[in-house]
Amino acid sequence: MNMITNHLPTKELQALDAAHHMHPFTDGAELAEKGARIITQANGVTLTDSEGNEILDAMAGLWCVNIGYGRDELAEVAARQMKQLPFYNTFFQTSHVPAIALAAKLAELAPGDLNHVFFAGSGSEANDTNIRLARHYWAAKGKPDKKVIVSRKNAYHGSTLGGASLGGMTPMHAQGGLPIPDVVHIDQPHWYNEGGEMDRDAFGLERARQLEAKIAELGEGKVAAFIAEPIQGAGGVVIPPDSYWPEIQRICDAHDILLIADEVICGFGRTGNWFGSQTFGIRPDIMTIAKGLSSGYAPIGGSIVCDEVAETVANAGDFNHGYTYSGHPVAAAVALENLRIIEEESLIDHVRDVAAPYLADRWATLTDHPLVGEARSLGMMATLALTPNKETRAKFASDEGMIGLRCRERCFANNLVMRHVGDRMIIAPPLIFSRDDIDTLIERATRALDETYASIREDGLLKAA
Ligand code: PXG
Repeated sequence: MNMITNHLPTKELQALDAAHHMHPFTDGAELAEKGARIITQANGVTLTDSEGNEILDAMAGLWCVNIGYGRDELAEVAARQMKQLPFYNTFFQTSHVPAIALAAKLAELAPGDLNHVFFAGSGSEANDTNIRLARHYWAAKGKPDKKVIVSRKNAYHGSTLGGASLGGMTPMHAQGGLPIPDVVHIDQPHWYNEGGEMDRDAFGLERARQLEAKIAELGEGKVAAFIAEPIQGAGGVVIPPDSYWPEIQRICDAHDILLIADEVICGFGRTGNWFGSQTFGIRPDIMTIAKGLSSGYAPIGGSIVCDEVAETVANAGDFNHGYTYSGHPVAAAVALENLRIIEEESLIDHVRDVAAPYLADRWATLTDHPLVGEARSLGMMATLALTPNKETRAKFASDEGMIGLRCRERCFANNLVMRHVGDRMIIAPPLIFSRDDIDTLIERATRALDETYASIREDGLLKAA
């Protein structure tokens, strides 16, 4: 590999980073003490850090580098577009070729009559758009009171005021006075943590029917939309029971509320179809997209909108909303090239027919490990519940997340990026993962689990709450 090593020593970089760079979702004092890990380059599915370690990236960056790192085609398209037209806006009746081509391509790929795209710079921005779009749509239909968006606890929909309000993360709500008005949350379909003695499907139905109860409580005339991720990602890769989504779809249809599928993680092949909605038989009115849309090579997101909503909004005067970078030409050109590669290399077939079935087989073997209470995967997303007691699905007596964090540190020491959410380990590798990569993943994950197990036994932490 062509290593670029003309950077400052790691310690100096870490000191500058701690002194001047405020990080997302990071304890600043802890960062200053330990120093950030600094990634200097990447190729395929492998990251290189400033110390020259080669690390298997089982998180695809942050759930986004679907086609893997080091694709020259994307760099070349970006350079070409920057030379031809680095920026122009899409406001006030102007447009440009990359945004037009990308919108048309997304309309072709998206299911049903999802034929219209509103571009944003990220998933968070796109979800802010969705709040305004849903409310504006109902107002244009003469129903201005239909304003409430129902979401779910432990959902993640972004970090802007709107996105974080839609999300159901209480630590996020606690900072900055969220949620904004007219956003409410129902329980998540998280059987392992919350299902108790219930059968998985009975539990899925019960959780879906909370939506119907919430609509009844608020009144159908007050509810604009329901938003959810097909599979909750940041919440811990929560794969819902099979009964859940059909019931949600029935309820949205029966009560005339918009269904917004947040496909930021599930979109662009991760579940073995273009969109998670197709995997679960969901017929959304709006889909949120970002991440895998450009494989993270350029910041871009958007909302794919159905005919009825788009046409109603189009005929209701100006939609007073937009971002300078809506449909940014370089990001749009990069996204188009990324979609071309996904198609040309049949990456979704690779996920469905090769990588996901092999991952599912190998991942399931981790349930044999004494620390693992559940090993579940769907497509190229997988989750492990760590537990001190497999039979009872018990939580640890220690603070939630402490054992997960230890395991993450053991993963990193074994040159593997696997994330922890509480005491749950999760992965979402690049879609190009081969069988060999999956073997390497399982080998390193097993070593990390063994080391975690040994260390918590030694420290007397193998105790149930
Ligand atoms: N929706 C979903 C479902 C997401 O996962 C967003 C919206 C927001 O997208 P932007 O592009 O604004 O970040 C996301 C982002 C994590 C983690 O810790 C997950 C995300 C972002 C950062 C961290 O797993 N997802």
